[in-house]
Amino acid sequence: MEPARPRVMGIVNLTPDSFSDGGRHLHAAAALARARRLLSDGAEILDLGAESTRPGAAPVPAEVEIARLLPLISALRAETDVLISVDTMKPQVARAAMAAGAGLWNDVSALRHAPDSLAAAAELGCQVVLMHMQGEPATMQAEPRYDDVVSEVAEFLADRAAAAMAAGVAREKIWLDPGVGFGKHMTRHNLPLLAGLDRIVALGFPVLLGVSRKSFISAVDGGQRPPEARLGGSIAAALAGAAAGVAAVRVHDVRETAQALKVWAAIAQAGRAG
Ligand code: HH2
Repeated sequence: MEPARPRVMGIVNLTPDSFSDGGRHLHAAAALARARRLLSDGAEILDLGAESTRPGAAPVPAEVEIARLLPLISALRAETDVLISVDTMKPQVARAAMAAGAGLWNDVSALRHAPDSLAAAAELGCQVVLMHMQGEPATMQAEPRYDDVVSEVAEFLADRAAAAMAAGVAREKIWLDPGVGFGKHMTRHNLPLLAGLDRIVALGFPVLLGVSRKSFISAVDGGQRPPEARLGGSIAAALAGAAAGVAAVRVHDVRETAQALKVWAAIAQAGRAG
């Protein structure tokens, strides 16, 4: 039997200011072409985001997020049954996206952003990603502090899962995400968190890992690498996630990551067979 290989979630940014492929996918036709390309490259989930979480990024009103997302969701739904994830903190946006055919609410605020987030997730009955973040997107990198980053992230995620279930979200709909880069020191927090991922996996929910092109890769590699020059580090971190048993990795470079994961799984399988 093939070892459990994480699923590949391909990122489609519909934001004009996203750090790694800013502005290039703003227009619906370009976004659809990008999504199709990710699917043919091997993406098993698509994550659509219309508001950047980058520190300093301009807030986007719900109507603008919806106007950016809906044409793409509808177009994709007409041609594929791939799982569509929507990266938003706003319940109104999640409602509109699920009505148009999305199936996963990826909420970097872990359903804390709006007072009705928990109730909306329960009512929608969709899958939901609960991500750890210390602070708010605008200021989270100012001075993040932890005594024990792995324990604190695990405790937060267990609490949010409990809150979601208490609000009526079914256990089997819940994913957890350690939130690499969200209120974490570049190396002092992100690296121990990645080293301790097995403890997040041990909470018993599928884990989503987002490491693709993130700044800690540049910090480890000398400090001057722009996002598109972080592929090697992105793959290394995705493989660390695979070894820890994560269920999915959120990536920009789908083809290369899918290949790395296939080779990783094939080697693991050969080791077991031999
Ligand atoms: N990272 C980013 C955005 N959304 N969602 C989850 N669940 N996990 C993550 O690690 C995560 C996320 C940031 O990456 P990106 O989308 O490339 O940038 P931007 O936020 O500027 O769109």
